[in-house]
Parts: sequence; C-alpha cells; structure tokens
Amino acid sequence: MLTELYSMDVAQSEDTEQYFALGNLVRSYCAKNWSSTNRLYMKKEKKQAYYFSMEFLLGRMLKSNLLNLGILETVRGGLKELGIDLEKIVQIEADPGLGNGGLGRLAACFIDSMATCEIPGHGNGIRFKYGLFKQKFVNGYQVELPENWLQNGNVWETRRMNMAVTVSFYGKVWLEETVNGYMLPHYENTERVLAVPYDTPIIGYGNNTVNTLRLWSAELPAQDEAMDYWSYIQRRNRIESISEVLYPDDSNYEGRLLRLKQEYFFVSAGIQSIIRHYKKMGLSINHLAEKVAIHINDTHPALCIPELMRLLLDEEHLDWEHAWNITINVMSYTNHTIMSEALEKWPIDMISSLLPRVYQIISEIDRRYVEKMAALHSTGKIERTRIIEGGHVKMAHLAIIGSHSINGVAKLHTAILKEKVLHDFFLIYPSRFNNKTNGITQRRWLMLANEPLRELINEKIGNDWEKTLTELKMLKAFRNDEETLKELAEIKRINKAHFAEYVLDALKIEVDPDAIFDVQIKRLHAYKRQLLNLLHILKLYLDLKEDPKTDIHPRVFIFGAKAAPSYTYAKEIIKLINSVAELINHDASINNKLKIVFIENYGVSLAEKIIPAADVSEQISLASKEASGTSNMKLMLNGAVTLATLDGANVEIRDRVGSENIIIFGLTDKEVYQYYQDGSYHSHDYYENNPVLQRVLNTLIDGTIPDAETEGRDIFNSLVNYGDEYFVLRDFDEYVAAQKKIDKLYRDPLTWQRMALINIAGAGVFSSDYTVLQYANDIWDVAYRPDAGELLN
Ligand code: GL7
Repeated sequence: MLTELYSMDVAQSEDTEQYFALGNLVRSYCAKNWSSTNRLYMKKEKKQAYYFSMEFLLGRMLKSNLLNLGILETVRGGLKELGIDLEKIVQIEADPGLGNGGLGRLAACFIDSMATCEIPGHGNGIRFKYGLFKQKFVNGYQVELPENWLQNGNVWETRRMNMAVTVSFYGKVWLEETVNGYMLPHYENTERVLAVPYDTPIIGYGNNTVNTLRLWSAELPAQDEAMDYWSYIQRRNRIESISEVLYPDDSNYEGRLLRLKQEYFFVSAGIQSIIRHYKKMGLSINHLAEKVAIHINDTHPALCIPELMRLLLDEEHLDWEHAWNITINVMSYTNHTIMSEALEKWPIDMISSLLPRVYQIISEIDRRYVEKMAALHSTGKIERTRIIEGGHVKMAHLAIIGSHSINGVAKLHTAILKEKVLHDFFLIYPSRFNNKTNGITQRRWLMLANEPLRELINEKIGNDWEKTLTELKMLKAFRNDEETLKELAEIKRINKAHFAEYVLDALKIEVDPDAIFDVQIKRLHAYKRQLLNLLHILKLYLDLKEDPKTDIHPRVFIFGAKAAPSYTYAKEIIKLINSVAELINHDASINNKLKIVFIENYGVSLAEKIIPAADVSEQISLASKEASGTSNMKLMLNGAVTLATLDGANVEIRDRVGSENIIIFGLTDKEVYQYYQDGSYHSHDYYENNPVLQRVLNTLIDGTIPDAETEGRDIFNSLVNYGDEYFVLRDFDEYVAAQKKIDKLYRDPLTWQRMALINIAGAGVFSSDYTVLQYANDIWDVAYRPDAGELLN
C-alpha cells in the first residue's frame, strides 16, 4: 500500500504515510462486508433506521476499526516487526470534532452499537469542514481557533457524487390544480444547492456488519457554473458556507439563519436519499413506515416532519391524512435537555422566506392540530402546545406532534419531561412518552482506552463482558479479594503515571500519581457548576494557608471544558479557574498538596487519556438540569468513584452500586422545584450567615486571585447579589462534607479499591448496546442480532 500510495517502502516512510497506508488497507479490508451488508439489507428488504443528528462526535477511528474488525493485535504485532509503533501512528489521525459534547458523542456511540448489535441503522448528518473550535488559553483566557480536521484528507470517507441530491431554498411558491385534481406547488427563483454525500463505514464488533454514516456536503450545482465569474464565486461561497462550520453552541440557542439552513439542508438531503433508496427496492410508498424509521436527535432535525410530508404530498401525490399517518409512524424524537434556551424556535418571517413550501406545510400541520384538539382540550393547553405561536415556529412542538415516540435520556429526565417541562403534551399523548437511558460503548471507553484494565478483567472473569457488558457483575465476587483490589490499584497507578507524563509534557505542570485525581470534564456551563468545584478548591487553599499542616491527602483537580464563544459568563469561569491554578500551582507553601490542571482543548482523544486515570468523577450539576450525562458512565466503567448530585443518570448509577459506593450530596430535583415555587432561595443569606463560605467568596474580590479582577467581581456578584441561579451557595456545605468523605475513604486503599471495583461491576447496564437495542425494539421496530434479545431483559 505504501508503494501504491507514495511509491516508497517502509524505511523511507514517515508516520503520516504509514497512517494513511494502514487506513487505506483497513478500509479496503472492510469494503467487502460493507457492500454485502448493503446487499443483504436490500435483498431481505429489511427495515432501516436512520439516526438524524446535527452532530457525530466520532473521535479517531483507526484503532476502533481495527478492534471491531478483530485485527488490532495482529496489526500491532505486524507493525512492530517492521519497527513501527501503532500508538505513534494513530496520533496522525485528526480527531473529527463534529459535535459539541454529550449529544454528539452519544450519536457516535449509538452508530458503533447499532453495527455491533446488527441493527440496520445508519447515521445521517453534515460533513462540516471545520469541527468544533480548537481551544487555546492565552493568559488564562479561552481563545478559539479553527479546527481544520480535513486538511490532510480523511481516509475513512467515500465521496458519492452519483448519489448527490438537490436541496432548494427561498423563492416563491404557489399551488395549482393538476388535471388529476392534485394541488401541486410551482416554484420560482429558488436557490438550489447540491448535497453531496460522503459515506463512512461503521464497522460492527466481531461480526460482518458494516453500516453507513452519511454526511452531506453543500456544493454549487453544475449548471450554476455558467454564470459570470464574480457571481459564481459569491454564490459558491454562500452555498459552501452551509456545511462549513459546526455551531459551537452547547445548550445556547442562537437564532441564526445559517443554522436553520444547515438543519434543512441535511434533513432534506437525507430524506430524499432514503426515499430514493426505498423506491429502488420497487416497493410502494404506502408501505414506507414498514421499512423506514427516522430518528430526530434533539430538535435540530425536526424539519424531517414537514419535509417528509412535502415529498409524500408533492412528489408522491398522497393525500394529507395518508401522508400524515405515514410520517408519524416513521418519525421518533429524543429530547436531550430541559434548558429552555436550547428549545429552538424560528421567527415566522425567517422560516417562511427561507423555506416557503415547508412553512406552508408546517402551518397546515398546526392548523389541523388546533382543529383536532379543540374538541378534546382546553384552549389554554392548545395555545401552549401548538407549533406556531407568538410569531415563532416551535421545533420541539413540531417534533412531538409529528412523532409516534418521544423519549428522555435518563429516568429522572423523562419523569421531569412528563411532569413538568412537557406536561401538557404528556396529557395529550401519554402513550408516546418513554425513557431510554443513555449509554456508552465499552469498546472505545474501556477495551481501547484502558487496555491494562481490560486484561485484568479478562484474567478474572473471562471476556464475555466484551459482548455482554452486564457480565461485569461477575467482578463482584472479587470484592473482598485483596489481591485483585491491589491489582486494580496498580493499574490505576499506571494510568495516572501515564497521564502525569502527558501533563508534564503538555502543560509543564508536575503532578504526583499518588495524589487523588479528581476529574470534571464536560462543557463549561453554569448549570454544571464547575464553580462549586472551584469554591471548594479555594476553601482547601485557605485552610492550608492558615495551617500548612492541615491533614488532607494531596489532590490534583483536573478540568477539561470548552465554553461557547458567545457565552461570556462561562468564559469568565474558565479565566477564573486558570487564575486560581496560577496561584495555587506556584505557591510553594502549599507543598504540592493541591494542583489544578486545566487541560486545553478537551475532546474525545483527551478524554481517552484522562478517564482511565481518574479517581473521582465530579457530576455536580444542579439536580434536574443535566438530562443524563455520559462522562459519569465512562468514568465509573474505569473505576472512578462518583461524587454527585441526584441528577440525570447519576440516580441510576446510585441504584446500581448502592449508596455506599457513590458519594451523593445536595438538593434534589423536588427541592429545586420547591424553591422555584416558593421563591425562598436567597443566596445572599448564605454569604452573610456562613463565615467559611464568606471567606472563600471574598477571595474573588479581595485581590487574593491574581489577574482576574473583573471575572472575580462578576462571578461574585452572580453568586451573592444576583440570585445564584444554580444554587451553588446552597449546596456548598454539603459538597465540602462530601469531599471530606472522599478524602477519608481514599486513605483506606482497600475500601477505595472495593468501591472502584463495585463501580466497574455495576457499569454494565450503561452499555450503549442495550440502549440501541431498546430503541430498536421499542421505538424503531427494526431487527437486531438474534442472540441480543436476552440483553433486553
Ligand atoms: C445533552 C445533555 O446536556 C446531557 O446531559 C446528555 O447526556 C446528552 C446526551 O443525551 O445530551 N443535551 C444537550 O443539548 N447536550 C448534551 O450533551 C449538548
């Protein structure tokens, strides 16, 4: 392959050539299974599920492909004989950051699991030219740089020009009756965009299934090339901007036209290609719902609903009722957050000018909804739930009204949707609501990221768990086996030393692998409460300054977090953490008892390094706000002990490991809602009445923290004077007490390692294999691996 690609042999080649040669080999190695999977699906006319997602946060793929193909060790060994280190060449691959955080990474875990569980399920999204920005710290401030992940090419994708489709925007549309009596649209002055698919094989683990991730790229249609040169360049730039850059918003919604264009672009392209593929099988459009399931991942692809309606009405000439029936049966929707700013809504003017025909259809869906509900529900409820209201189109309402299934992503989150956030809809459509707790793939997050732990587990209980993760429960038999607990401790120590090397190399900070590695890795958002973590660090710092002999076990606090570029408050928190790190890391009197490591540019590849080295998993969001969380699952699977509020999937983690093996603190969701109701939370009182807390908070404004005056003042005010929206001060004392408990437990190594072991043993249910099997069985009604049925129980 090296000779074919680069006309060179191994001795002449460097890492980059070796990486691309190997990547190409792997791709051709799986090509046969890729086409035979497709042929089989066609031949058996199997129902297909399509996961529509704005984000797929894949991470590097070389090793995961090798693992899933069952050739990781062979390739590693073969390369070694040639004097090549696999670990070195995998670093060449760009880490495609086509997602913001948990939502995008979940989509990536799901497609890996679908292929592994032999579910005919594929991803559909956008091939963003630039992934999520690259984060740099300059003087402690976050600076955003472009992430040009395609610069050196992408070995995994195949451009499929022959499968391109056209997506239309703008223009005028009117309906005219045809000779057959159909009302069909006529268009004038539309802007046509060519959507070109790039397909990536998604390889199942230990089987012959290879599914497809189809990402669309926006290009200028060929006929437009005939225009004059400058108009051509301008139009090309405008069109290509659609698939240029991923929006760096986590749960902040930005009302930007380009975002709406992106959403319609991949929705329309995806659905057109699904229908084209379906019709190739010679089946009647009337049976579409028997062969196709489309999943709407968050509201971003909610235009799937009017777009499918448009194609069924305008292209297939079905009547409204019939088309609507098919659409509801095809569509299902997942809600991923209750944060109100993430509930997308578009101004009517914007959507009706950009997508005139789609807007007509949305209006008609809304009109019929109101008409149908009038007889059944109160006017108030109908007004609160209709799609077009207050001059806006509400995407969540569209997704709910047009789908047969609506799910939340953890038990608590689904309960809150039913009882609070979507309560009106729950009363209208009770049977549509269901829960599907998130999951993670054990292949990337244990088998690849933590090879020493994988080996230890295999030694103890065999390797059935690799396919059936709940088998990890067998580890419980070793809970009192000192030797195993010591081996577990050794592995953690090795992983920590490994990570410490990285920290020294990349950040020039020396950390002691015998310290507690306390990890909070997730997007920077006020509700996730990185500030609570920081206030506790400041408390420890003050304690040590007052009495250098204060008896605490040394700690390394590890943060990894990007803030949305427009989210000023989150960026201030980053700066503040970095300033506190400057202060503490350079204070010799602290005697290395505290260190703060804020990893720059946190993403999938860094998570793979940090998670195996973690002792403590910080999951400290304000109860009710974190829909699920998934780093909580990855960290427990790698033997970290969770320090958590009863939020999201933390509740289910506690149920699995028992209260003795997780440290829980803080308000419950019920208490939070109670505060909202009676308005009785006054953060200022906590400042006034709690001297310890007061002293800590004063460090933000009294000059203790270097070079963060503005940030310290703003943050102080938000907590003390402007209401403390996420109850940081309320939970402070309990958090400090919980941290003390951690300190005490950690000093008893056997107890600690037993907790770690029980966490690993209890993590089995959080495999995304189970999650997708439940989607396949309960929502999509598609087939799956015959022996996987028992995993559902
Ligand atoms: C999120 C939730 O915040 C997170 O709790 C959840 O685990 C994830 C996947 O379901 O979805 N919702 C959201 O908008 N983002 C998330 O990560 C960005």
